Amino acid sequence: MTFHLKSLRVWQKAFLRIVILVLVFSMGLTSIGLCSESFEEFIIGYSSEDALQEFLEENNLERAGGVGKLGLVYVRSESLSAMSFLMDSAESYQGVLFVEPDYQITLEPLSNIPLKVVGVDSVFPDDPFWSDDPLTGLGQWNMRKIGADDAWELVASEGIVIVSVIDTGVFYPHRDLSSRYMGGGYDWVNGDDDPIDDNGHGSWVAGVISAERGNGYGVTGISSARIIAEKVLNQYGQGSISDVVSAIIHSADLGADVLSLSLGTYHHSTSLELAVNYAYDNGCVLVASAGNDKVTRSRYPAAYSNVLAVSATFGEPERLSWYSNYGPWVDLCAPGGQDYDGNHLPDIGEYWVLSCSDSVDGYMYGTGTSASAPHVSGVAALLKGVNPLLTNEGIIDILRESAEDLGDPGWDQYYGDGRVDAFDALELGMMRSVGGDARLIGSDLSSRRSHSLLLAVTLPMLVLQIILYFHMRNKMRLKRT
Ligand SMILES: [Ca+2]
Ligand SMILES: [Ca+2]
Ligand SMILES: [Ca+2]
Ligand SMILES: [Ca+2]
Repeated sequence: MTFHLKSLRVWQKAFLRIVILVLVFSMGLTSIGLCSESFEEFIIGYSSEDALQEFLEENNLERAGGVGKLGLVYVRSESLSAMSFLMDSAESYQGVLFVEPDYQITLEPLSNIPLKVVGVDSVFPDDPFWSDDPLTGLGQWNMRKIGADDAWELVASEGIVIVSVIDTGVFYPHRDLSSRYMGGGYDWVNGDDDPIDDNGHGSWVAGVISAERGNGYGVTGISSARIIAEKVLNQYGQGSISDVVSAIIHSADLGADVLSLSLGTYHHSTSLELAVNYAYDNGCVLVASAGNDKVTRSRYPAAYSNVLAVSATFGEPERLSWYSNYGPWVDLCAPGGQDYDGNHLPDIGEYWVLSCSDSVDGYMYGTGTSASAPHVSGVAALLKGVNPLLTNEGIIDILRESAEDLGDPGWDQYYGDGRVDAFDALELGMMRSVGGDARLIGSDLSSRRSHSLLLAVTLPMLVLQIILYFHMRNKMRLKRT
């Protein structure tokens, strides 16, 4: 609280100087009647190069890229082509499997407010915005909510984990991101190898996952993961399915452990699903936002079975954010925040997510499922860092099992299996790292530390399990006194 009072005057002065941008990306739900619509860009799935070539020539389609190993080619039509005509035409070619429009894909919009760092404090974890911030006073409530600080106490060291942020790029000179960033990503929008962020959204997502912790500056992210940036959305937050497909394949081939996608479309795309399945089969954990339109309609890639779909929560008691999509396809939820009075400005007591933006010392408040997805990505990265032997399947199991159940008991369409919980996930991940299994039983839901552990273990591992168990209990007891 002292930080808040101290910094308020500085902030007020700064406030006058800072231009406040309220970027509300309006995102209409476009109608789908695809067979009657005309497009210029398509994705074609094929099994025979000869048949494909013949089909392209017959229909005056020009190659504009593709992913050979998935049998996908991106094409442009010289004029608007009717979808129904091309689909009918494809049926007469045996080696042409499908034709689909290269739909637009967009980021999940967020209302955002830029903020410059206004002071340095030195409380754990030594990032000034951890406990407080000039506008809402809540600091990084989202990190505290998922038990990130408790989780870090369990982590002696993290192995190298790579998270691919598939978004508007990452502003890698940022003071809280530069030490986390690694090259290798690509700018699919401009066709070069410099995926720097010119929107802010991707940097904000990256900050939630792994902004530098304990550097006495700005915010902290959940993990220490290395970030690669795949820029698929332009400065307005728009991109195409084909670029997202390319980015997913590229990330998987680079060996990324986690792919974080705060973007989506309501159009199903066979190509996008093929790409997602390829990455999953190559060991990636894929996480995507559920979308911000308060609808139950499936949003992709979140709704594909190999992608974790994440809805958004806020507040005390914790509940679904008003904008969050939900439905039978939701897997987990995580903090996304809420603008109580709907004025698109962070006010005292409102739950906004503060993270990095696209200048060296810039920060940004936002709310949306764009925030909730990277919370899950960050915890997945933390798990992988602590136990590098975990498979993507193992990580997903742990995230689901350790999630804090909200709403109706068990899985429900608003919260999925529950809100991701960094501490419980890590505890479970460490148990599994010594070869056993553990079930968490909430004996008193109001206190996360009152979990009792029921160990189901093989006999030779029992001693190790017990040592680890008491070690953790003692750590927690010390912390609470
Ligand atoms: Ca920091
Ligand atoms: Ca899914
Ligand atoms: Ca407000
Ligand atoms: Ca529930």
